[in-house]
Amino acid sequence: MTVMEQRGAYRPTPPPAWQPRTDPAPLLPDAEPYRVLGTGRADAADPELLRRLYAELVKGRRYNAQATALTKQGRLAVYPSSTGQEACEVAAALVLEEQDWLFPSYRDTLAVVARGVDPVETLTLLRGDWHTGYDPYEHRVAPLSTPLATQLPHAVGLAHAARLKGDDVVALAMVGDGGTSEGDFHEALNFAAVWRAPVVFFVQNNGFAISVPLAKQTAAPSLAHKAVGYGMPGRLVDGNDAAAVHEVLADAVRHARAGGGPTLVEAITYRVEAHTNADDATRYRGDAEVEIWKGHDPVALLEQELTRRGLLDDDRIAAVRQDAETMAADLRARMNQDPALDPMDLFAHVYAEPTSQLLEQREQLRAELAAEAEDEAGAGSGPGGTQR
Ligand SMILES: Cc1ncc(C[n+]2csc(CCOP(=O)(O)OP(=O)(O)O)c2C)c(N)n1
Repeated sequence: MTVMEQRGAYRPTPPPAWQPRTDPAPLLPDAEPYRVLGTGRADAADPELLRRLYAELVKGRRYNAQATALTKQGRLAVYPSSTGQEACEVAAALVLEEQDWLFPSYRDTLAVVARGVDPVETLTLLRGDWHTGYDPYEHRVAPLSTPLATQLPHAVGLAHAARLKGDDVVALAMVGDGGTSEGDFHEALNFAAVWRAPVVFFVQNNGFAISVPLAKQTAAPSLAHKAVGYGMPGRLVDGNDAAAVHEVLADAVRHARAGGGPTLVEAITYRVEAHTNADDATRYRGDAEVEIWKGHDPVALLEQELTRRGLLDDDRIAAVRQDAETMAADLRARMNQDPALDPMDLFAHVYAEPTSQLLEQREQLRAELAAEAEDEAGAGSGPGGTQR
């Protein structure tokens, strides 16, 4: 039989009608970001929660201003401000239970502080001092992650392990719009969905990855749509509406805790300041755009709502602002003290068992420090001492 004859004889059985494994429709984000403030939903929002959110937003904004000032005074090496994004920061911290874990990026200092970490310890890394500066286990807050998206697989691993052990733990992992282009983002979401890990992926889409606008970052309809490809729900929320962000994240946390698996939440927000104090944002965006976003300010939006409902008056606003000033004064005073640092600490806690390279480098530094100390002792012993 020739090849052609063989082919002619081949009669494949028709495949069964194809069915998607998961119905994609319920996973799709809404067309519009979810909003509460300024809509009919606002009346149903819990007054105590709104007041708490407001106090934290005001404190957060003051913290950003103070930390930025500290960079100008040489007390802080770098500060990525989250001014304009305070609603996302604060809501992310407030939706978690004590036993849950927060996995922040470098921009998420406000979330870390709102979770209860000491404001000065939160800045240790950005000051260029010790490793993380706080004990991650004390408040269940992972280190502020500078390598983009690496915190996401960590969050999935922790959440999955907790579930295997039967612990009631949800991990909330924060990432920027730029971070969603990283391989770690893909790997984390894929594993989380396959394992139904109790994780909430929280993307703050603040418009830019340093100078790269979202349009050059992705061609997806929205970042929330990416969820569908992994088989998890995607939610879109107005990131400057603290009540809406809190509600959407709280839903996602509840869903994860109940065994429903991960959710991807995209908050539409805006980075009002430059990427960090080392960046000049005027090189890639215009003032007009910034002004439009300042008109949709998270603090003002919540203040308007609280005032409308009679939940806020001038005395209360003054008290909240005074608390924020007290926090800033304490931060200033403590950041102006020179910490006593031991350079040898650089090598501590890198690995449980230090590698041979690390041991070698440690000895090299020890020898350099000893030589320097000897030099200084010599210089201080009057004429004949080493001149430095
Ligand atoms: C793996 C990795 N690649 C590159 C960088 C350099 N980098 C630091 S911040 C940044 C932009 C991140 O933008 P986005 O994820 O949108 O977060 P945002 O800074 O806006 O909060 C880049 C590329 C990095 N830190 N880590």
